Parts: sequence; structure tokens; C-alpha cells
Amino acid sequence: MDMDIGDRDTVFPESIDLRKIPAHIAIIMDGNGRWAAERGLPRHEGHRQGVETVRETVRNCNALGVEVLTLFAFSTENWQRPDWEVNYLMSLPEKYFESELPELVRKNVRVLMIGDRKKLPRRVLKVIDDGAAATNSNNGMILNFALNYGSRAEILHAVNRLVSEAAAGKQVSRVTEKKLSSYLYTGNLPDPDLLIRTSGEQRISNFLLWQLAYSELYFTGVYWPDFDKAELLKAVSVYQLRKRRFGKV
Ligand code: V0D
Repeated sequence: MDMDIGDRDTVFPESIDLRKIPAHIAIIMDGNGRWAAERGLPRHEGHRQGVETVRETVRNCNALGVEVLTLFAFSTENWQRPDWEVNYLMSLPEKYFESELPELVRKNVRVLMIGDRKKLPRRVLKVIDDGAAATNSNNGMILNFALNYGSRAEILHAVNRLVSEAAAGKQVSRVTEKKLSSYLYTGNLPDPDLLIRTSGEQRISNFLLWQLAYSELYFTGVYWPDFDKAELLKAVSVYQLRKRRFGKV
């Protein structure tokens, strides 16, 4: 029985075809700061609200039957933010798991992390590793957090591993796309079908450069804290419309 992914109890509008849900959705969660500034709130309020949107997005993607959800939570450039902000951001994985881990375990969601583990505080790594371990035997939706992630560094890391193996005489044949893909942090995960970026910027910003080669790109001006269920469904229905129009073989 194929009941591991998705939630048959949730009702979605007819504008969504539940048989054509993108298997892998990746999201650049931008606009927390701008959301707060427009309301005269401190920046951390934007991040706090951003975590709420993560909670809801995970529930909604799981209910839709999405197989992999990759969330860009912290880029290698984000270290340049003020110390207080970096520290606040680094408290968010713990805050998220405190409230959500039991539900993730119950809903059969598996947590993974991609990115460079070096430089991430030990405390934060422990929180994430514990979350990953607690959901390690789950086989439903994969919730993949990109943290201290940069795509060029990821590709270089993969290339350098291949070079080392070649020097050690372990890599004897020519490198294929499949081989290089498998050495990326995303390993054997499928490539994203749909990339969503919130808050108006229309760039990839060093996110999943290799993996997004054939993905549909969806940009919205909505700030991440305002990216609710209706906005997610809009993105999915645009994706489905594009596939219907251009996907004819
Ligand atoms: C702030 C908007 C969840 C983007 C979403 C460390 C910026 C909320 C996590 C999280 C952040 C990460 C790993 C994990 C569990 C939860 C998170 C960061 C920022 C940066 F295993 N939200 N979130 N991590 N924001």
C-alpha cells in the first residue's frame, strides 16, 4: 500500500491535480527581514514568523504527497550578517524541533541536512543530527534542510572527492553525470521538479546549481512569512499548468 506519503484526509481545491504533484520541491525562503521592516518589527520577529511558515509548509507538502522538500535555511554568505542575527538563526533548528519533532516522527517524515558541516556550531549539529536520527527509520516525505550550503562549494567538494579517488586508483572509469550527482550533498535524491523563491528576487543565488538544470522556476513577490497554503497551492498549480502546456511529448 502506498500510504506512506501524503494525507488522504486533507482536501485540496480542484485547481490542483493530486496525481501530478512535484515529487521534489525546493524553496529559497527569502524576505523575513523585509516582512519585519514593513511592520516596524525587529528582524528576529521576521525569522520567528518564518519558522511558523516552515511548520505549515512541511504539513502542507506532506499532505499533498510531495516526496522531498528542500528548504534553503542558511547560505554560506549568511555568516556576514551581524553576530546577534547569526546567533538567533542558529537557535531556530532547536526551536523548530522542540515543537515539531513528535509530529514529524508520527507522520513518517525523515529529516536530512545538506551543506558544509564545518563552521556550524557543535550545538546546532547535535540538534540536527538528533532530529535526523529520530526520523532515520521513517520512509515518508524527506525534509531536507540546506544549512551553510553553497552550490559551487558542493560541486568542488564532489570533484575533489573524485580526484582523490582517482589518485588512489579507486576511480578508474570516466566520470558520468550520474557519478558526479551521487557525490553531491544531495546524493541520490531526485532533482527538484519545482524551485520556489519568495520575496521578489529572481536569482538562483548559488542554490542547487547542478540539480536545478531542468526544474521549473517559480518566483513570487510574497515574503516568506506570508507564504501560506494558498500561495503554495498557487505555485503548484502554475507548475501543473506549465507541464500541461509544454510537457507534451
Ligand atoms: C530563518 C526562514 C527552520 C529562513 C525559515 C539555521 C531563515 C526560518 C530551520 C531548521 C530558519 C533548520 C534545520 C533543522 C531544523 C530546522 C531553520 C535556520 C533558519 C538557520 F534541522 N527554520 N530555520 N534554520 N529560518
